[in-house]
Amino acid sequence: MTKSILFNTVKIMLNLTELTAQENLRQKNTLNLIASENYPSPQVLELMGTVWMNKYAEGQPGKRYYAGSGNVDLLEIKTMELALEVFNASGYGCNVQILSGSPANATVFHSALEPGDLVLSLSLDEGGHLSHMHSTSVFNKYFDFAHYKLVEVEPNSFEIDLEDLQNKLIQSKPKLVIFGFSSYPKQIDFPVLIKLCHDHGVLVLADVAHINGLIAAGLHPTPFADNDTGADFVTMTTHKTLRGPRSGIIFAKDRHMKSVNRTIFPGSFGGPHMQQIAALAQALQEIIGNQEYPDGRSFEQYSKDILANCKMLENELRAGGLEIISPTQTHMCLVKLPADIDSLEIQQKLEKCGIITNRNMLPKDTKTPWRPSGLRLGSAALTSRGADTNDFKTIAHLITDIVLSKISEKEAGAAVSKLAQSLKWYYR
Ligand code: DSN
Repeated sequence: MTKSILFNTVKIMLNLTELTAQENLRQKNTLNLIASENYPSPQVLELMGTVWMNKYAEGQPGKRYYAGSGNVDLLEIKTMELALEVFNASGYGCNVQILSGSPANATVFHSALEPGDLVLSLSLDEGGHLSHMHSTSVFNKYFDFAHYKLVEVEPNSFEIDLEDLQNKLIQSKPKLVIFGFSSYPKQIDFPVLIKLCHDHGVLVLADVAHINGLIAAGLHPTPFADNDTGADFVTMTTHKTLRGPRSGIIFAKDRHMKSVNRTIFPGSFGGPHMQQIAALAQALQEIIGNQEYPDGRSFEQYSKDILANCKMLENELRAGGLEIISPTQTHMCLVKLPADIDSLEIQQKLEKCGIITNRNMLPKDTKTPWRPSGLRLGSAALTSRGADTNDFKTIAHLITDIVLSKISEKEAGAAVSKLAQSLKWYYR
């Protein structure tokens, strides 16, 4: 659709009640395998639309610029306490005012670095994130960057190349290294990587946006430690495996917190979005168990189910004849599509059948980011809707049959619709 057609359509049909109902139905009636999306509890969603939104609260708890801040002070202090408790982050402070993941990373860069300092990260092509100093990122105006690499340890199985990392720590002399990725199905051995960087006097940022729920549940190595195996900074979004609102958190070792707080306010932000902070507090209470997600399942059990479902998805895709990249140890699996298949067309075909995915670059990909070789799939969202390993087996078979053109779109669409309607839906 061209831009002008899109804008004309919006002019004609912008009835927000109808459009919102339409989006609600789209979400309810499809199978969402986007690894970075999830379904928070209705309480989290409701708090995003409460009177907290009406309050300006520039500053820090106890030191605000506007009157009327008693309640927001209580809310923000409690949310920070909950965040530290959920991640067992002793020796760290945190800031819950940051709006999302990329601004959280920007805040760390501006807190820890001077112009011209070098940041070492994994490239977007190999699984990193745009905000990890991609060549198109505005951060490159201020800071230099270099990338460490992945190595193929077994056919189709990639890991961080420790030798390359160590060489670059010595030769490039970075000030900061980033670990934590957007498209990396294996676990990240944070303690080992962080210690290696600290042995070379280099600061570490762990961006755990994708895996923070698994870390909170104790099912993934943690970057938090009150010694030299602990990252100096930890950033995250809060809406992926953590199952909270669209928001962010920055943790930092106590000695860096003053600089982080000042970079946020007055350094680069105005008033925090208190509705996001309230919704985050609710999600964190659900993780601790003071509040319940509607299915009553503990967060730990939910996270175990995410892992079991993802493994089932991956095993069945492989059994159906699809190639898997880097066997999953998380909520995410990566499929390498057959060379003659266009990933954009497959993403669209899956969507027509009601399966929502995103195409993705793979390590050493020879195709372009617009039409890369891979498909990224995640299990967190459907696990929230109660999907179990049998459901994920069915989903894997449907995806395989759609990709390999073994089923008609009509037949696949009917099967997807039946399965989607059998799953839980907690929103009105
Ligand atoms: N866009 C998110 C993802 O899909 O991984 C990261 O920001």
